[in-house]
Amino acid sequence: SRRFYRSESTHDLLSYMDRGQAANEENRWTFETAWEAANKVGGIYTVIRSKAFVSTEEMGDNYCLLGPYKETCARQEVEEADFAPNSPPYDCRQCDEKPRIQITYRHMDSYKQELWDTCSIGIPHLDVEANDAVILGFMVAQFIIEFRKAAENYSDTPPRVVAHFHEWQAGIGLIVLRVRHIDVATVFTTHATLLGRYLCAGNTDFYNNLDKFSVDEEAGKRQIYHRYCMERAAAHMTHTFTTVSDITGFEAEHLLKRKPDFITPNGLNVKKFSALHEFQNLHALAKEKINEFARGHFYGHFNFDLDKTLYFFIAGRYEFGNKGADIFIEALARLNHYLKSSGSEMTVVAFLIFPAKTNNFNVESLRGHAVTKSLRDTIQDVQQQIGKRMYDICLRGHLPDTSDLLQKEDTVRLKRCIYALQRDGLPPVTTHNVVDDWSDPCLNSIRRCHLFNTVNDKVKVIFHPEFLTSTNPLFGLDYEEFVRGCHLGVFPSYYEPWGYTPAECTVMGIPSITTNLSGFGCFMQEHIADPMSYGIYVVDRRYISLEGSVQQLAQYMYDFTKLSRRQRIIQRNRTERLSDLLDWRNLGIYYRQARAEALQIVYPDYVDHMQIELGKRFNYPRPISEPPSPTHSRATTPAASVHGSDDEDEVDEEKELAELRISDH
Ligand code: U2F
Ligand code: UDP
Ligand code: G6P
Repeated sequence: SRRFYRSESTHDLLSYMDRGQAANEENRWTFETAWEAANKVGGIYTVIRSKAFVSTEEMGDNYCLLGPYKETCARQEVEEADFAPNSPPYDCRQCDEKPRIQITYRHMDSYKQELWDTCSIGIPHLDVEANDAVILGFMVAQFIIEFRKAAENYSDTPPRVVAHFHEWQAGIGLIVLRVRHIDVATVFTTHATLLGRYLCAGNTDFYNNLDKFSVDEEAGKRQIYHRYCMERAAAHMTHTFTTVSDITGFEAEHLLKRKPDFITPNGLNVKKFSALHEFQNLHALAKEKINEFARGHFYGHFNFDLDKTLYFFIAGRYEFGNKGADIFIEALARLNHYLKSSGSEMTVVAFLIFPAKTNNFNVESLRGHAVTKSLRDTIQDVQQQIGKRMYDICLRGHLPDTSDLLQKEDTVRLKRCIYALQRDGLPPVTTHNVVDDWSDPCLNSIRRCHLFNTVNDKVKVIFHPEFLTSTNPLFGLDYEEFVRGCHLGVFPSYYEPWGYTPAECTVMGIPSITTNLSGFGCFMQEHIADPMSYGIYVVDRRYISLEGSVQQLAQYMYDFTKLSRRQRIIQRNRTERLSDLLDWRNLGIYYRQARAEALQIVYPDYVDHMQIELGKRFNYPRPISEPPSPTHSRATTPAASVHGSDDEDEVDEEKELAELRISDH
């Protein structure tokens, strides 16, 4: 942290010289600390990175991210830069009292002692992650303390510093600032609770017992008591406490014993294309690449029509039950049955993308793509030869005869290719050699449900136990492109504080299935009266039985297969129109509110001028009273989108809904 980094995306923004002017004049600073700042681990990285845009738009140079320094991540993510002239750290370097942060593992014992003496948190030696959290926490705290001192000389206005921390890994920083009584306002955000994650992964009836868990005991049993204490202490010592969704707020209330002051939903940096339906074209292009994959994967058993094939997928961290992969596979088996018994002409190819341990791609998958490629190349070659022959014959003034065009040697070559396309076994259910094949939960479920990709199966499954990258030899698609090419994302999670995957689908105009136990699902239900008509299907995993949820999921998927192409296109358009709801430009306000509240607690005289302005213009704060459509909810959102309104894009809601209801199958 002795260096000062500026992320690439924020860098461009600094050209907006007026940005952050208010913060600068008020000598107001925000430091946001997370283990995942410029360090891709999981979802929090996405939160921080995507939010950087609105944060710097608001705070300019007065916004600063702090995180662990990881050489490789830093090289990819940040651009080293000097401090802006006249900023407090710069001034600091001119004077004798340089902010010197010299913390090493040598100090570990004294830090741990301080934590023990001030808040009775005892951290064992062997927990490396907790040790890292201690080091990061003390470094950040020391940096903020030094910075605050320097900022006092920066202007006549006393400094107003907000120190914002995410998750338990950053929580120590907050604890240190509070026990040392540093004059800063603190915010703490959790994206899940430690105990919640552990309890859910262990097949517990979590939501019905939330108020009954003996938290200390449960944490102790799982050997995370000290981590739990760090999380709980930060949640209690902070001025304002936030979680990413109501459902996680509810969890925090029971497991951390503090109700969040604000819900700070996760947003995305929404890209809008200048051409109105560009995302539809992108869908068609990406789908063609997935089609090519399907041709290769199902060679020899390729008896289905790609024009009547739908691509479904599930993706994310490999937490089988938490992510709902268990009920997805079960529901796919039922969908298979429905499609067969109803004589549907549709085929569903379902992808499961979860990183698991593998020994690379398997031979069958690679072979499939090799033989289809060889057929494609041969045909291209034959085509060229035919063209040449045709040209020569025509030049001589004759009309070519088919027998002159396709010659014997061509037929032999084609025959050889067709021969290579025959296979003994079935198309594999996985693209890789899975290390723990015999105990892998996805593979075991697929076996139990008999989803073996036979020619009679209407539902085919493909388990891709690795995240997608554009260098992937089978798809040649990165994750985003893959999502665009699919028809439906299926995320029937049981434990999902937010869930970026369905949100990402939404902004790309791809319908998805979510649940009323996921932060995203609840958020959509709260803001849209009829999410389903917008291509957001919410499976009930809260108030009905497991069997009920499986049935509902299977039914949603089956209903989706009955939509016509036109209906799918309309639905994609409607889904995409929800993007503004998930844009940081609209959701960033909650973080702002949480910071303002923390400032007001510490400095009762603090007035947030921008909020007053926003309130005047946008009818803020907003009590969301079930707006009938996102068009309405947009109007109540506090900040207008910069992407322009959809007014030019006249939409006849009634007509669309009517069309969605008619099933012309
Ligand atoms: C919450 O998600 P997190 O990302 O914080 O969940 P963690 O369990 O802390 O992160 C584990 C990450 O490890 C990664 C993967 C996970 O996100 O990217 N990973 C991997 O790279 N390779 C593997 O083989 C296995 C895992 C929360 F749960 C979400 O609902 C929220 O959307 C998110 C943001 O608020 O926070
Ligand atoms: N993801 C990815 N590559 C893949 C599949 C998923 O980068 O092949 C990303 C996806 O875009 C999303 C994240 O993994 O941003 C999963 O986030 P989510 O909030 O759904 O769950 P988390 O892992 O944070 O619990
Ligand atoms: C987009 C394209 C259309 C294409 C359609 C396919 O809308 O613009 O040209 O026909 O996608 O939709 P489908 O749901 O069948 O993949």
